[in-house]
Amino acid sequence: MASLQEQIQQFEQEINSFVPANIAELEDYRIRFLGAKGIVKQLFGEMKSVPAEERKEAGQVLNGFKMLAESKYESFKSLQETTAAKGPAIDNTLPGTPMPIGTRHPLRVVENKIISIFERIGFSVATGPEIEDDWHNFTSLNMPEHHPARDMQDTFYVSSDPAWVLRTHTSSAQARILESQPLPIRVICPGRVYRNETISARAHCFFHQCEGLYVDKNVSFADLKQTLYYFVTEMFGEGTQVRFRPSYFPFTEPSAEMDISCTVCGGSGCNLCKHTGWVEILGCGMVHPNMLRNFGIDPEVYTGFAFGMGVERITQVKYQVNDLRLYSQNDVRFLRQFQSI
Ligand code: 2NM
Repeated sequence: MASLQEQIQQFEQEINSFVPANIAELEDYRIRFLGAKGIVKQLFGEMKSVPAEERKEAGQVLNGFKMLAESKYESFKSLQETTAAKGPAIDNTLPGTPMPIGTRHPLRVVENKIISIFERIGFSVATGPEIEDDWHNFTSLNMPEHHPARDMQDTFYVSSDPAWVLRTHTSSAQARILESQPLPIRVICPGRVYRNETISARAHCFFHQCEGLYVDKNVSFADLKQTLYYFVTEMFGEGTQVRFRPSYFPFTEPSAEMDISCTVCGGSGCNLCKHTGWVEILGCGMVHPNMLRNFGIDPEVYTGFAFGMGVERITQVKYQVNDLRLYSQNDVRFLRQFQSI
């Protein structure tokens, strides 16, 4: 029979390489080594036959063996307990839960398109504050106090002091460009504007504009027409027709409104064009000499054109959105119909 030492050595090897595949194997291990009739007990029983002079050393070796057998068991037992507390193991091969991807807001899709079209022909993009002072929103734009044009827009005042308003158009941002940038200036200003209107399918108390401004020597009405014609072709497609009708805006003279041939019926008559074959999409004109003078620009030397369009209007014409309220209700059934990121 193998000596106590030899037996211990063999069992130590077995314990060192032991890795249970499951709880049952760990329990088998416990019974085999640490049970009431297990190996540890059995070896302690064999101590009787060890010669008295070797017994002390053999006892120390045997105690070491017992600790090894126990610590192996404890470490796997606690591993099993923490794993059980965490719940079932994660199966990394299962497909993940799909995350719905958002869509761009239609107004942003159209605003981005407007910007990229004008950037291609040398316009830069600028923004300004939504809370404005009277000078930038009205007076500098050839709308002095008591000017009737101020009544055209129902202005929101931010306090009892009428000097501060929510901007009624993004021209206020262009006023800031005119007072801070050297000529020539060629800029578009997209952004949100506010007017005190009762909310309906056709009106809202806030909406979005993109206004353009070009001031240089020798800028003509022909330049204005060709620029806007280019815009229409890029936005609504080759073959879209344009026409200009005389109009009035305080900051331009002469002023015009531009119509395009109906994108829905092509001219034969439908709801969008109210059976006229034409839809109005923007206002424009040559910058008023008074306005240039307000910014220290000599109208005998410099001329300019300007235009302003409603982003909601362009979106309505392009995508047949028939109710302005849809843009701010955030109904995903509406929003999902537009371009994803
Ligand atoms: C419009 C119509 C006509 C306009 C004027 C200016 C500027 F820069 F001169 F102040 N910006 N936009 C303008 C001109 C806007 O919107 C219907």
